[in-house]
Amino acid sequence: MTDIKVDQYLPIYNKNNNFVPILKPNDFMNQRLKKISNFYEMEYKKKPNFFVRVPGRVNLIGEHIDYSGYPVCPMAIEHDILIAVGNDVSCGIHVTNIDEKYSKFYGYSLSKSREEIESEKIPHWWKYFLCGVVGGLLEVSNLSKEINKSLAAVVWGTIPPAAGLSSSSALVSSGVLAATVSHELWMPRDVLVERSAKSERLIGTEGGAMDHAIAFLGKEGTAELIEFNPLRTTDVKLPHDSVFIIIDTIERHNKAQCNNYNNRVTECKLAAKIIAVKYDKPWNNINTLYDIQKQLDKDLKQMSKIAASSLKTYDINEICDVMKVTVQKLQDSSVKVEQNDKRLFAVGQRAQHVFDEALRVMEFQNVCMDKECNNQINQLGELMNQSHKSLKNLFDCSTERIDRVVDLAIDCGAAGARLTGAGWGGCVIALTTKDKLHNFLFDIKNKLKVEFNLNDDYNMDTLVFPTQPGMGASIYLN
Ligand code: ADP
Ligand code: NG1
Ligand code: MG
Repeated sequence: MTDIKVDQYLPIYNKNNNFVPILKPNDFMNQRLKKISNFYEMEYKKKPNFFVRVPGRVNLIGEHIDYSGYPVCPMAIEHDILIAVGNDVSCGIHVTNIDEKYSKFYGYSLSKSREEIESEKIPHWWKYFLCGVVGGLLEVSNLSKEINKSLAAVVWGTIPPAAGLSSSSALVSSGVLAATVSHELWMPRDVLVERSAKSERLIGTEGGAMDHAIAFLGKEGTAELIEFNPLRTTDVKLPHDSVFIIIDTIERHNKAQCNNYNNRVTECKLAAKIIAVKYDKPWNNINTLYDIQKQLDKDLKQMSKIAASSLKTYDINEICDVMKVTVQKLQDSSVKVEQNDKRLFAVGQRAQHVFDEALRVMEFQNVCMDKECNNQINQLGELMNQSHKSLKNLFDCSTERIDRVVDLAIDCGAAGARLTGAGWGGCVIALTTKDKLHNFLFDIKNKLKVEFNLNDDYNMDTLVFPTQPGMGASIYLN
């Protein structure tokens, strides 16, 4: 098996910036590459061919609206998934992790990866990587020969997992990148986004594309407004005196291990279809709240009023009555409901959150653009506070602990704070100004220690840290 010859593709990268950049590592990255390289050599008795790095992200505002088709405003962070990649194992696909708590995976062949993912319902860590491999390669036509190539990888992640900072998507996206580059398939970044978002759904979560979009399209120094269908990014320059701080609640929530996330996806889909029925529109092809907003040609405020006044919480029979359909018809239209479904679907609350949050994203972007505004930080903070209130009361995805951390952040002088990511655990993002940062960090760390009895085993600097917009995915050659 010959090593890939990335050099011959460098001219493509120089021509335009649609591709993941091949970077020269700085000193810090050099040290990390050395460490992961050594690990790779110990494991596979050969040097890796190249490395991929995909960052995590923090979402500033626009939570649980990407899968309803609305724009979001995240930024890439410095925490990442770094993977050393080669193709030098005797056969099959091998992936191992620097952190020994993650067991090794030795698979038979790339073409069997999909079966491995679906083999049992448990979302083992390596399945996220395999999702990326499958999504990156198997759906590409005329690849039947190449996909028999072997793939050997070592994963090193620094994103706190299951904490709303998108460790899962960084792992899936880096799997896509590792697999495509090792097969010399050079794909533009928007194609990688689409493939990665689709791939991650193989693990079972029916998520949107926010995480993969910022993973590939993030830029140093700026947050991004990400629009979907078609995918489009716009830089959002944050106020120069602003600082965003990530606060880890230490509560964890694995999205693929329980139904919370997918239940919300179903509720939002049902909300869109019920609105369609109520307005005498064909509901079958309405899949998102954005679809129905377009159909009705109404603005977000009007849509929010519709959600608040004409939708409520229904059980499955009530939904069938309102829509004059059978459960079977809903299933045929890819709504994940069951006969005798025991769930209550709070479609009114969920839809109201989505429309209001979509409006807040637009306002957030407007405040950031308004350089004349002398109250930018407070206005952004207020939008973040409203977002959290809505996630807690309407979307019901917060926890007591997250709410407490949000309150503590505000007590310590934050202009605003909210849960970030899917919720039910994970991190809070707080906003303050650079001049207040030092005191804020000191106070919040102390308050967290007391409130949650955190002993010296906890490194407070890894639980509470300021963050800046970082760059998206990159490739390093060996
Ligand atoms: P997140 O909010 O971080 O995306 P998810 O619940 O979507 O949370 O995904 C978390 C899962 O991703 C973990 O349980 C683990 O299986 C996988 N994962 C994340 N980071 C790593 C890592 N460094 N090494 C191995 N697996 C990881
Ligand atoms: P996290 O919490 O990082 O797994 C998830 C979804 C996003 C988005 C947010 C909530 C995936 C891959 N990620 O992120 O698309 O819906 O929740 O805003 O499903
Ligand atoms: Mg995730």
